Amino acid sequence: MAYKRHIDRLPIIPADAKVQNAVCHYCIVGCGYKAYTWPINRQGGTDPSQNVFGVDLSEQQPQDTEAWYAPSMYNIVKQDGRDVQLVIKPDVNCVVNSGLGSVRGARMAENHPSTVTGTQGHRLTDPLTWRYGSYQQTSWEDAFDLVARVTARVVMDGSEDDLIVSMFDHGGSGGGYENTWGTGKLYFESMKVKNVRIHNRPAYNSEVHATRDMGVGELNNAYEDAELTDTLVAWGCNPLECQTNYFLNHWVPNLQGMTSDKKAELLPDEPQEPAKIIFIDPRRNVSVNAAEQAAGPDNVLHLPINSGTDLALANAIFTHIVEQGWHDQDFIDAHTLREAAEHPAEFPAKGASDAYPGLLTSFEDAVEANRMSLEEAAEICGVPADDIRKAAEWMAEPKEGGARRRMMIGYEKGIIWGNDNYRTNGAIVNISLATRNIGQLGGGCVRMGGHQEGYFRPSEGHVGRPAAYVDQLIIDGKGGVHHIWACNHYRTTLNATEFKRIYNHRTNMVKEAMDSVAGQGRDALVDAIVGAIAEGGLFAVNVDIIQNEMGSQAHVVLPAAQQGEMNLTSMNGERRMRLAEKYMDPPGHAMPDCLIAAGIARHMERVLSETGNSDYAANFQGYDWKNEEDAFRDGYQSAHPDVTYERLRAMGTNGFQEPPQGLDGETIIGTDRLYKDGKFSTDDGLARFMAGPWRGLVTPGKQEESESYTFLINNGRSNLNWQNWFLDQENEFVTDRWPYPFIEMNPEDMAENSIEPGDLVEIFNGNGATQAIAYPTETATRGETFMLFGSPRGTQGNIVSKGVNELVIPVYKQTWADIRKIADVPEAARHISFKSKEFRF
Ligand SMILES: Nc1nc2c(c(=O)[nH]1)N[C@H]1C(S)=C(S)[C@@H](COP(=O)(O)OP(=O)(O)OC[C@H]3O[C@@H](n4cnc5c(=O)[nH]c(N)nc54)[C@H](O)[C@@H]3O)O[C@H]1N2
Ligand SMILES: Nc1nc2c(c(=O)[nH]1)N[C@H]1C(S)=C(S)[C@@H](COP(=O)(O)OP(=O)(O)OC[C@H]3O[C@@H](n4cnc5c(=O)[nH]c(N)nc54)[C@H](O)[C@@H]3O)O[C@H]1N2
Ligand code: SF4
Ligand SMILES: [Mo]
Repeated sequence: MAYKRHIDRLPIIPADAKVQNAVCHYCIVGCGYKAYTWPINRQGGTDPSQNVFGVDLSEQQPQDTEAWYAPSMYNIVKQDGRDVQLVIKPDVNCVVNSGLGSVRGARMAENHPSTVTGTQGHRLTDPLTWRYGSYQQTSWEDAFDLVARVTARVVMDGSEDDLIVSMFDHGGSGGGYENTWGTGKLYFESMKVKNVRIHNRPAYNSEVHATRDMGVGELNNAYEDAELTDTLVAWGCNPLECQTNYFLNHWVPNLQGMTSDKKAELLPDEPQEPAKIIFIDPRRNVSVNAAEQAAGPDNVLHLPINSGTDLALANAIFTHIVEQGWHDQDFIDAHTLREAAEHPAEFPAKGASDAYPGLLTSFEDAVEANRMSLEEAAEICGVPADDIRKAAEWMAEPKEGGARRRMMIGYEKGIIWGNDNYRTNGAIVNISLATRNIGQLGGGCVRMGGHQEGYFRPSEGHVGRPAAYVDQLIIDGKGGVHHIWACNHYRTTLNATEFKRIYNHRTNMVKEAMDSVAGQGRDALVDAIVGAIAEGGLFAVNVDIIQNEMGSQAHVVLPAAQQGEMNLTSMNGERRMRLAEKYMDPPGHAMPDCLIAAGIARHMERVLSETGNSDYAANFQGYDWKNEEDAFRDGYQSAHPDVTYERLRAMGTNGFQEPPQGLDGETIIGTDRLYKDGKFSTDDGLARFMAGPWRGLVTPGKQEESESYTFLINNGRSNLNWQNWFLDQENEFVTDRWPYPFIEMNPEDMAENSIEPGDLVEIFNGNGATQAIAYPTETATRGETFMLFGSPRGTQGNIVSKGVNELVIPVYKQTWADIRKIADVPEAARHISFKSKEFRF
């Protein structure tokens, strides 16, 4: 099926189209786009005066012309209640993407709801409540009233610990400074909710405690550093598919030698060559292939390590670098802690404590504790010692003439959701710190990132460290009310089989109680709900843009607006903050999340006052926001008064890099890189090294699991799919390519199990079962597979064990299971190509 083959022509954007700033809602990269809207009954013409590009469109345009757009970038949407034509196309003047789109971002327009073109018809338009045994539309007032009455009752009868919250903490799709403030103010200021989790992990914690504890914030460089560096390191990440335009617009040009002018200008005294690149990933992901194409295979080193052995590898590289004397002693002396930390008796076997599973200490201490030879690491990691040595050389061996090698490490979910997160993260930062690669041009030791960021909330200090393991609380029958914001644990949490089983049971108890008092009025309804909660039931409120599986178990469903349907600020992976403007109406009665939070707060105040709890009711004041800008002023802007919507709007898709440093006229001055002055984010400004030796697979149960099952079920993302497919599932382009999640398997493993390409297989272990279609992959290591996570038709999380590390970080990537064929290629997958995903050159 060819995508949109019915589209023959699209309207020309007229010269007077309204132009607004847009930022891609999807990944961390935050590519700049422009949104063009104009009335439904008009279009531009070919004459330069008639189109927004100002060019003669009757002539053939050059190959790299900007004067075009793809069908996926077009839609007909509502703006101020009227139908308008909408084009969202990449902005050539945005320094992030320089006009590049991606197979995700370039679908933003068609991924908005349209009653004219029929796209995204599943978007929620009205609040829903469980009524007459099914979901029925209701008013905001009615929905808020029920939420507030039940929540207030449960919290007053028990405590705030009986309210469990799952909420986004990011920017872009779900989140943003406005919305994290709205929800943060509600749960962390008006209340002190501590049984709270984030959308992607079962606790309210950091993904990267270690680097922060060491004084090195995880987004510390600028995208430009990837253009200036000598060596790029992709550690547990797949940048072509997951941080696409960061890779294509900033890494690839350096690999191709196309940034030599910039290097010569900014680093004139150093010999320059095109960058080399190292990938550390158990599988050969397609980024390796893309890098080989750009840099030539000799300049690409892939270390296909055993799953979960990154700590051994990092410690061996660190040891080798120090043994060779390639570290920077002057920098270490001046900018890092010089006295060894006090050693707890049990160190190094344990850490300082569960909250600090590695020791924050001096360079010498770390060298001593982490010492690991290349040969030992080779044995543990399953890669040749010579390749580890080569990696260390590429990372730190001085260049000709003795110039320091500039090296940038980008890491992401391969280590974050991997074995021994804390120590591994610390061990990687050790390498960058020792070689003075933080705060320097061409340096950085950074998260590649997931979503954009947009975190501005009151202190979460009351949550504690380690934070509560919220999924386990729910499974254990704790909590009475669950508020959910932009999450779908049914598709993306760990131990999902068990979680869903218990969640269905507990929420069904409340549904049955509600059904039993139909027609008896609000008081009877609230009493019935509270009665069911007392018996172990759970009352759920789901705030989302669609009716997802969590919503299908909830009792109240509240429709949110997404980016583009509201004004929203967030920052990208180099801390670049922009205002993505509202260019269309949200569907129906949907509202921005921050205003939904405000509505809940206002009704909490009313209900609490009515029930004689005026002291507590007073906590819920200060939510009289009329729009999202009011929430922004109340939150982010109160701390950074220079940062206003007006200034951000004027600064377009380039915005500024956080933190703001003041104003130059109306321009906000930003910060290109952190730690340029060598002052780190610790009380004394000195960075810490991490002493944390290798200690095997530490997550409870994982070692046994690896010994009990045949296949590693490595898992993660594909270029095409965004997250849990919440929009993709209604997008023909995506469902056509991936009607089911794929599982990449070695062809010999497939043959041994009588599995043909495209066959539906079941993947099962003691935690549960899931399914996928088999995708033969020559480069897959025998016994190792890679499954697309988060699909509606096969949740990888079903087979992930409940084991977490000391800081309650899930270990999705380390899963072992058996595989059996269920059925021949399903009809929906019959047309799929199973060619290699690699580009052959
Ligand atoms: N196309 C697309 N892009 C996205 C997203 C998306 O859904 N789709 N989601 C965004 C989000 S929220 C996130 S968090 C990021 C994630 O971005 P990434 O972390 O880059 O993506 P993943 O596919 O989750 O995992 C990356 C790699 O980790 C490897 N890996 C698995 N186990 C190990 C291990 O033990 N050690 C090492 N070194 N590597 C291992 C996997 O083989 C995989 O290639 O992507 C963001 N960008
Ligand atoms: N097995 C396995 N599991 C994983 C991972 C993995 O690598 N492997 N990765 C983890 C990671 S890093 C992530 S980020 C998660 C991703 O998975 P999820 O946490 O499930 O996140 P999303 O897919 O981003 O979307 C969650 C919900 O937000 C809704 N939504 C979108 N925009 C808005 C909005 O503006 N407002 C509101 N209220 N709702 C909105 C969507 O409809 C969707 O239902 O999965 C995690 N789970
Ligand atoms: S790379 Fe990320 S931010 Fe850029 S267009 Fe693609 S999904 Fe959007
Ligand atoms: Mo993520």
